[in-house]
Amino acid sequence: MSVKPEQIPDAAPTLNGSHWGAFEPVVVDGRVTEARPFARDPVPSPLLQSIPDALHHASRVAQPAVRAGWLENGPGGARDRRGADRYVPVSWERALDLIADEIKRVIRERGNQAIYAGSYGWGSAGRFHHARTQLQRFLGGVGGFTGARDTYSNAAGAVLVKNVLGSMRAMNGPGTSWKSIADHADLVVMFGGMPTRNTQVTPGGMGEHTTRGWLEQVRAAGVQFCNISPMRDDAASFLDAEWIAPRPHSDTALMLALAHTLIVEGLHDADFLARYCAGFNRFRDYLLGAEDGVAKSAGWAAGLTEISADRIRELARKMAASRTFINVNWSLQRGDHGEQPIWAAIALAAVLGQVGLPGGGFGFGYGSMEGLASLLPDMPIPTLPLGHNPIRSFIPVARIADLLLNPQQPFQYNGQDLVYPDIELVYWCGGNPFHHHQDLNRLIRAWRRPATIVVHDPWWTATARHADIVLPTTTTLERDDIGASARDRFIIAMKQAVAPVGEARDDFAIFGDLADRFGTRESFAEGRTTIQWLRHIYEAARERANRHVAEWPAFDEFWKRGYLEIPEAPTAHVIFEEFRMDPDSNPLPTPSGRIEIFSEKIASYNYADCPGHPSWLEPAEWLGSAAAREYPLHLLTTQPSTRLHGQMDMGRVSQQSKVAGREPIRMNRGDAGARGIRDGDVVRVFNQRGAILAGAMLTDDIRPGVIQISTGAWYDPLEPGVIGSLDKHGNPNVLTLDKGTSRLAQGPSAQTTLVQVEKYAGEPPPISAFKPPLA
Ligand SMILES: Nc1nc2c(c(=O)[nH]1)N[C@H]1C(S)=C(S)[C@@H](COP(=O)(O)OP(=O)(O)OC[C@H]3O[C@@H](n4cnc5c(=O)[nH]c(N)nc54)[C@H](O)[C@@H]3O)O[C@H]1N2
Ligand SMILES: Nc1nc2c(c(=O)[nH]1)N[C@H]1C(S)=C(S)[C@@H](COP(=O)(O)OP(=O)(O)OC[C@H]3O[C@@H](n4cnc5c(=O)[nH]c(N)nc54)[C@H](O)[C@@H]3O)O[C@H]1N2
Ligand SMILES: [Mo]
Repeated sequence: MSVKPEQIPDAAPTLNGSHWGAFEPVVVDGRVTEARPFARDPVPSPLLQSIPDALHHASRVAQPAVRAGWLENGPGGARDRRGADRYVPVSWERALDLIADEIKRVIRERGNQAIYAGSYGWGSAGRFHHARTQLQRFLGGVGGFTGARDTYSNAAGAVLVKNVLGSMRAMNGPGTSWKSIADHADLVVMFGGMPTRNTQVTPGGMGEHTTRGWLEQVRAAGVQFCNISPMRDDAASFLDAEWIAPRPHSDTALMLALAHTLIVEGLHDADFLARYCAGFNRFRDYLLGAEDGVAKSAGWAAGLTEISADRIRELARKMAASRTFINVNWSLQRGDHGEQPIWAAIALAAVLGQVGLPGGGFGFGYGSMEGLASLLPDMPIPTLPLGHNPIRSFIPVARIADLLLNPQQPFQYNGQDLVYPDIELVYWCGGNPFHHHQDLNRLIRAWRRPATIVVHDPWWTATARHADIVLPTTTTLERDDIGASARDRFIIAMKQAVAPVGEARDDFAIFGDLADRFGTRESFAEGRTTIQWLRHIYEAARERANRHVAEWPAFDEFWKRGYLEIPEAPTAHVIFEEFRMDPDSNPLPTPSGRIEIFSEKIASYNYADCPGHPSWLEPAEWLGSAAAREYPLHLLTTQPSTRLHGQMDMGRVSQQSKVAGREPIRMNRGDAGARGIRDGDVVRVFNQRGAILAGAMLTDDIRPGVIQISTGAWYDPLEPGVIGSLDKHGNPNVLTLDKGTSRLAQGPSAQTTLVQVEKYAGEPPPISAFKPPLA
């Protein structure tokens, strides 16, 4: 199957790319009928099967459309009908005139900071048509916009590690290589498991899936795995992992107790802690109870985690006796006080003293995404420059509803005291907040505030259906691009396969025509066409690469060959290796130059919700809280194996997975039995924030008291536009908590959600999420 680079035939396959892998589109009569996996991908994603379904689906936006209430009344018109209104198709000229006039009005009357264009979202693979970058280049050129910082993926962890390790690298990779773990580790302890479903994707466009192969190699090398997760199947069965299933959100308590055990049993590495870490003594005092009178012992944690004290002590001893690698998946930090499990894991690894040794120490997100620990060559990738935004105001990305609901109100973020600006216009391009944001009923309320909401999307997503002006954009199959990711060693020539669907246009073309209406086309497009831009960004990367890599052909040759493969890095990487070898010459970029187990800087912010060292802070909702009496099940909203977020929910892989037409929800057999729920039943899942329908799937692989639903079923309210309406389809963000993780990172707290479940009594209403809302 695999072809060596020098054997690439002249008639190279025409490729395209996605966040879940490169592929060869099969085109019949102008339609893509199949997406064949790239021949070099050892483990192609089944998600490719959904591409043709999505591309030609009836839910594509056929032409520009304006919400009737806005069109009739102008900006702000009938805003509470967002989500319920009908849409009027208009010409491109008309739509662009309306948008340009409205942007000009907002800038004139309210200033550029009244435009929110943080526009979070994954868009599509391909580095030139990166939707958000196109939007921000355009708006930067007309005076700027209020932007967003960090991600929904790992905001809490990234801000924390930037403070205590000095860079975001440990969170975003590359981390210690799988190869180093295979060759040197005895034990991998996985908080949140290592679900291979999530390693189907990485952003930008990838050539090969390596994680499964690496896991097989690590296991074949005799390494043992311990899966600490509410779900047994977060570890692939071939890992033969030990399963420890604590209550969700109790991991910090477990980590603290592991560290406590190591210290009281004298198994800690005092030399490492003294030489490489700052503030261990403060942390030790806290663990031993000198700070608050509570020792963070195994017995203490047993009550919080529901894991026996003996089992916790046993694990601590095993970790100390082994070369141990600790991985924490990003999911653990998408919860209230999500900074803590990350910081506690760093502290635990420091107590073990194996940081910077081959196969030891810690890593984050190895089971969250592809490519965090493969043998990545040090290579630049082509990217579109973002341009300059003259406006300084921003929000931590997950504070979007707070922003719209609380104009002029103060908030804190990472030591800064800031104020939410007053937003008049929201512009979204390449993301889906009605997929990704928490507490959708609150979002609907917030979404009624701005005068105008503009959305570009290829499909009638829930966000498009809550916008005032909707512009249809092309997908990767309808344009040329370059696929590349910092977590992959292939660069893909993504070639247009079919004509644009309906009247769809590229975001680049749309913003170019908008820029004409501001006289800024020159600064926006810099005089280049699409293919000239592809050449430009490729050659810029090649120039940077040629300093180390000889393999890069010139653009024309690359485009003809169809892809570029850079060889794997020759040696395994060990994060913090140089620091360990010589901490004085290679200090960490932290205030102390050391790993900050206590951070003077964070302590100086005086945030009760993020003190100066890793701490057990009770989450707003969890199985140990009083709220669990009314809502006794902890809802985990995991990433979908059947799609990417909300993308391709209409495709066959997702559709075939539905239960009674709804998103499947997995629950423990005992919990189901107690409620008279059987496999395949439609259930109503609810809490104080809302209610959804879902299809029950019973299992023994999930801990009692926990239920799991994937994100990404398209929001489908029974009564569109009505706050609190039942969602017929199973979008779990109707139920999730919208709260910052802490004042430090203000990350999303999606996993902090308790619910109750009951069998749905009525006749389940039909799904209407995929039907365009046209007049
Ligand atoms: N409850 C809960 N919620 C979560 C999470 C969770 O764990 N639990 N996870 C969070 C995480 S980690 C993330 S990253 C977010 C993901 O949230 P998003 O990234 O917002 O989700 P997507 O569905 O990928 O949205 C991308 C949108 O871009 C559109 N698009 C694709 N190509 C183009 C293009 O070329 N141009 C334009 N204009 N649009 C395009 C797609 O059709 C799609 O609607 O969700 C978050 N939400
Ligand atoms: N197929 C597919 N893959 C994806 C995505 C997708 O949409 N589809 N999205 C991608 C994106 S944007 C991101 S950011 C990553 C996210 O990657 P993650 O954040 O790691 O993914 P999740 O699926 O939310 O969670 C992984 C596992 O953590 C466990 N878990 C949850 N809460 C807790 C807890 O409190 N304690 C413990 N011990 N375990 C817990 C759950 O059992 C869950 O299966 O996934 C990426 N991968
Ligand atoms: Mo993410």
